[in-house]
Amino acid sequence: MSPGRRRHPLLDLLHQREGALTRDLVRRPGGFGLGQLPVRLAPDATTPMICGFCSTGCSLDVHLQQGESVNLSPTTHYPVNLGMACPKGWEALTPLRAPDRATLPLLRDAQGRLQPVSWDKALDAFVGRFKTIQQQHGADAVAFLSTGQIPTEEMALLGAVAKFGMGLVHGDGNTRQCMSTAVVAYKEAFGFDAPPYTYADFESSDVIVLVGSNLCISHPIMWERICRNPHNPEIVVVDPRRTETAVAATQHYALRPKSDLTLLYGVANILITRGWIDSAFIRGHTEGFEEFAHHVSRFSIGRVSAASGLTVEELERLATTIHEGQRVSFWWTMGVNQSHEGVRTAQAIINLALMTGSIGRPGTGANSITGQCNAMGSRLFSNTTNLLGGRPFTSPTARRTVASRLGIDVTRIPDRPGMAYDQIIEAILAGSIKGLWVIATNPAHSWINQPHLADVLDRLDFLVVQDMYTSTDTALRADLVLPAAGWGEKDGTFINSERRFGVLKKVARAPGEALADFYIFKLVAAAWGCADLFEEWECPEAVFQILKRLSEDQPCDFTGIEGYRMIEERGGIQWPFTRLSRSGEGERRLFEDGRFYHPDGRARFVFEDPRPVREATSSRYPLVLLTGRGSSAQWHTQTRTEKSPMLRTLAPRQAYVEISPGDAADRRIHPNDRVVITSSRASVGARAFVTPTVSPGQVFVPMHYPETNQLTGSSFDPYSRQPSYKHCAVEVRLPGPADQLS
Ligand SMILES: Nc1nc2c(c(=O)[nH]1)N[C@H]1C(S)=C(S)[C@@H](COP(=O)(O)OP(=O)(O)OC[C@H]3O[C@@H](n4cnc5c(=O)[nH]c(N)nc54)[C@H](O)[C@@H]3O)O[C@H]1N2
Ligand SMILES: Nc1nc2c(c(=O)[nH]1)N[C@H]1C(S)=C(S)[C@@H](COP(=O)(O)OP(=O)(O)OC[C@H]3O[C@@H](n4cnc5c(=O)[nH]c(N)nc54)[C@H](O)[C@@H]3O)O[C@H]1N2
Ligand code: SF4
Ligand SMILES: [Mo]
Repeated sequence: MSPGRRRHPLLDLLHQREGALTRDLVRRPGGFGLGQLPVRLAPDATTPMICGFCSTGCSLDVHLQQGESVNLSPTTHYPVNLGMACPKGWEALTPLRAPDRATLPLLRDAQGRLQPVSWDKALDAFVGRFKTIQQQHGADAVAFLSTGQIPTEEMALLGAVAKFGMGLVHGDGNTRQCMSTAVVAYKEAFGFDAPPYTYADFESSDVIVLVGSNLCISHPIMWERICRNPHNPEIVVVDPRRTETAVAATQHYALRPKSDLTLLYGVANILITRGWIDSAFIRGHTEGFEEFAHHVSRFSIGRVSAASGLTVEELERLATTIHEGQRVSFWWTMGVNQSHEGVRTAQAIINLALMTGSIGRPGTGANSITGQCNAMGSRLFSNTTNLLGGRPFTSPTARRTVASRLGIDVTRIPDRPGMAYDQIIEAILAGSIKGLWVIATNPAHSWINQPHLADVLDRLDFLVVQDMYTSTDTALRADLVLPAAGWGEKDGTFINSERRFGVLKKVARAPGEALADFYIFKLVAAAWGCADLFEEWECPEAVFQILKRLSEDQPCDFTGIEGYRMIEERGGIQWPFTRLSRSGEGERRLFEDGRFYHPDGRARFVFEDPRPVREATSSRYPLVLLTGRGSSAQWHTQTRTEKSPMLRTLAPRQAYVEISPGDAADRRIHPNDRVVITSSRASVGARAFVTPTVSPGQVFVPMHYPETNQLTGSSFDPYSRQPSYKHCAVEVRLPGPADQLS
């Protein structure tokens, strides 16, 4: 019997709830999954929806013909992208049609081969294996790893099913790799995880300071917003590499990798010593400035110059530029977050904004730029590190509030946050976690220190991977693959970097029996026996209404948003948007009244002495390996972007290493030579890209190639537990006879 012919009774149930639309489909011979539901739009409609790659949150108009999406163009009147899109956005529909889409559940058989099975069998295996593990080793012995790339409603349902229904305690997301530093930094400084800005600030600043952010490549449409700035701004880039953004900037500070904290304290010291601070703002709205000033007084210009490799003149120029700006905005991304001291570095940026009163006014702010399309949704509504709505798991009041607003028993809510990603990995190694459910992330490529991770994943009793493709590095290791619909094949909302809700919708049918993650979670709940808890969570828009309730009285309160239609009509809506908010239009920034989210309304200066990096260079490994984004056409582990012939032409297919001309000459390496990169963990092959954009002593390899994280080593920020992906010690050399590299 073909695995698709039998229909799971639970699917019938879901179909019934979905109403008449699905009944027709169920009657059709072979009609099956909810992913197969017809697109609910007029057959020749054009409909706007939010892009599913980066956190900029551009709107794309998808054009349908006879009920099928045929192409798209950027929405001209949307306040985020104003008619622009980057190559990934233009090509967003192409990855949906790839031949390696997961179309059926796959279960590993006794011979170790992944074989197609019915959903029925897949769910039986999921529940049977995970429940057995829990019975033998405790409820905590199963964990999940999720993502910042599925709609908010799906994340919330996953978090609720896993923690309130299945009794799991440990679940984290790939946002740990990306945003956890900013989360902790904001919580400690502002009292809540709240990026304060709006994109209009890019256009109204007269000084724009970008720390560890390669905006031209990573957020090209935000860069376009800077290009629209009419004030002829100073654009300051702090990055060890001469990136595309640094080249386009007016000032570039090529500091030594991981010397940011020292540099920022040094700049603060110059500003304080010269009286270039906003004393009234500090007095009225902050706590801890005196102690901070005392702390940074030890960061003399000489000390900072020695540590950062920048000259005294450069340091003076940077401080003077900040002082002379009327509207100074500070922005940071992974060059800061992915560091062994990322939280304190992010806070050092926040401190500069606070002490100069550069916050709450147009063109200002201490602004963390997010990464994935829905990283902001996952920070507030994934039920991983925070309870739904950004509340602490540890607070009995928070647990009671959530329980009563959801109508569930409070004892179902864990009273502790789950382990962080790296702790989950270590718990697998220690044998206390035996089952893992991975959703919309590809850790077998993206996690740090792959040799270690490979060993750990092999120890699992049961690994479930829920993905759009069967070919990802992680899916290939799975015991069970659940086929998921992707962006464009389902409904929901994303929250972008500037806290703006945007709507995405189904414009294409998912292939085969692939289902929207939402319905996979519903099926899991039903098969697990906890569906009654989620009766109200009927469809994405019903969950949106539940999340509204959960957001009430939190800084991210969006109770004033009626529903998806209102979001669409207003061109997206930023939180907060309470019932009292009069208008969702226009761009809104936080802290315009100078009140922060701590109970006393004051922001905090948080600071600490710099720490040494975990892995210093040595005579054997004399080069610092930097990693990051390589091109605007490549997305992460490339499971999606590599499916587009057009995007493939815009970036090298094979791993390459940027190396400075001097370091290359020392090693007799010529442009385009095949070389070996070695760290204490692995040796990998790459092509040499000899370029002065990297400084001597440093090399750069984009993260898009699986080779990269073979090299990186386990090192984490102690407060956010975010991996320090951008610093480890390597050597680069020509291959020898013993090297057997692909
Ligand atoms: N095209 C494309 N765009 C993307 C993504 C993608 O995969 N492809 N991913 C999205 C996601 S999830 C994210 S998180 C963002 C990331 O966006 P970015 O943070 O802009 O990207 P990265 O290239 O990882 O890192 C930025 C810069 O940090 C620098 N850096 C390294 N070490 C240091 C240091 O010690 N100090 C300083 N100051 N800088 C340092 C690197 O040289 C690099 O240029 O991009 C998003 N946008
Ligand atoms: N060395 C190094 N490593 C890094 C970084 C770095 O700068 N340097 N950056 C880190 C950062 S910031 C990030 S964010 C991570 C990203 O790391 P990952 O999250 O592992 O990268 P992606 O390739 O985006 O993986 C997303 C997966 O979800 C699948 N998918 C897409 N849409 C859907 C969907 O709707 N449903 C389901 N079920 N699956 C879907 C895709 O096919 C893909 O397999 O990488 C981190 N790793
Ligand atoms: S900038 Fe980001 S959101 Fe905009 S089109 Fe490109 S990937 Fe999509
Ligand atoms: Mo990210």
